[in-house]
Amino acid sequence: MSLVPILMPSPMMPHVVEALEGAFALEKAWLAPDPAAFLAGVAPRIRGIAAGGHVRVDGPLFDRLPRLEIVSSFGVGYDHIDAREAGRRGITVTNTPDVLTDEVADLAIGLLLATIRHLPQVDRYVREGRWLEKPYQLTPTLRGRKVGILGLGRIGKAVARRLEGFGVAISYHGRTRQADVPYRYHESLLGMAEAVDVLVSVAPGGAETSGIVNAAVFRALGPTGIFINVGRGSVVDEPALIEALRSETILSAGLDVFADEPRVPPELIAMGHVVLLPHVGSASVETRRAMGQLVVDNLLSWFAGEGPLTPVPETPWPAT
Ligand code: NAP
Ligand code: 8YV
Repeated sequence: MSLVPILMPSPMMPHVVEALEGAFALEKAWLAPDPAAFLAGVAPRIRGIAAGGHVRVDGPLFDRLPRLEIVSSFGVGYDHIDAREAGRRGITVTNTPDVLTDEVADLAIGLLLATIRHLPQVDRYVREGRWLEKPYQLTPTLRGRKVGILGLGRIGKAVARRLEGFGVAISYHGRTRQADVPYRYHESLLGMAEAVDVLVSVAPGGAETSGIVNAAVFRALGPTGIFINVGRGSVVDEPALIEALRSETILSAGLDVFADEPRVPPELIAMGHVVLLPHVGSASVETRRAMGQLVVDNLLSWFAGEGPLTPVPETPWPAT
């Protein structure tokens, strides 16, 4: 019996490649000397995609893959995939929720503390021998702060649970009020920004959230305000953030995600008081391994005729 052809457009973790090679005819497009010609050759046969990185998967690619049934994507965020278009064409999209929730929430808390208490700066201070000259300046505090979470989903809730232990007031904004959470709901992001002095964004990317954290939100957050982003860079108007930091409209920011990764604006790099991470929210060995395994398991389950394990809401299973 011939193996089901699966397209892998960009490199993925070795254990994912190995597992897929054992079960499918894996077409590793990125290894081909001419990936476009390679794709043209295999396209009529491809029935699944293992999507790593942030390779765009949308209508023009679907047009070329007439037998495509499933896109199994690495990562919980899938803003690089046109899932609505996939749904219209009867193509299932899966992502990797839950297995990374705690890891990303841990990182968000670490980034918040690092930003407020200047952890990267004080590390540099010791290494540069400056402690010998005088103690480091006093820092702002998390004590008494009000934290607003933009996107109280799986990760947002895990962040909120951790924050409960820090004794801070917690509120949230999303499109819908959630009945079963003990946190204050704000119908508008601007209203929440006015009421808090820490804004943590864990919202997904995509057209609906593009640039919603904007200059008005930073003005509302105010001069003691801290902005933490572990969601997507596209959610923020990045030039407005740079200006808010430059003009001290807000106090500081801790950012794990950016508008045009891995390119970080030089203005942010030049600011010693912001904390910048290279999109490492889920980047532990164990969590990335679990995410990769879920990519594999979704494909195995689908081609065993048992449906997807973790379909995205735009492509529900069974189809409605
Ligand atoms: P999730 O459970 O789907 O939660 C997303 C939340 O965002 C929901 O509570 C949703 O609430 C809210 N939301 C969606 N659209 C919104 C809008 N237009 N305005 C305001 N709120 C909106 O997803 P998750 O598992 O928590 O993951 C969240 C995101 O984190 C991912 O999409 C990804 O971008 C990011 N992420 C980053 C890393 C990293 O390494 N930094 C790692 C993993 C994930 P409503 O439906 O009520 O609006
Ligand atoms: C991944 C993420 O690093 O899951 C997500 O949405 O942002 C991260 O966990 C990324 O998707 C993989 O490139």
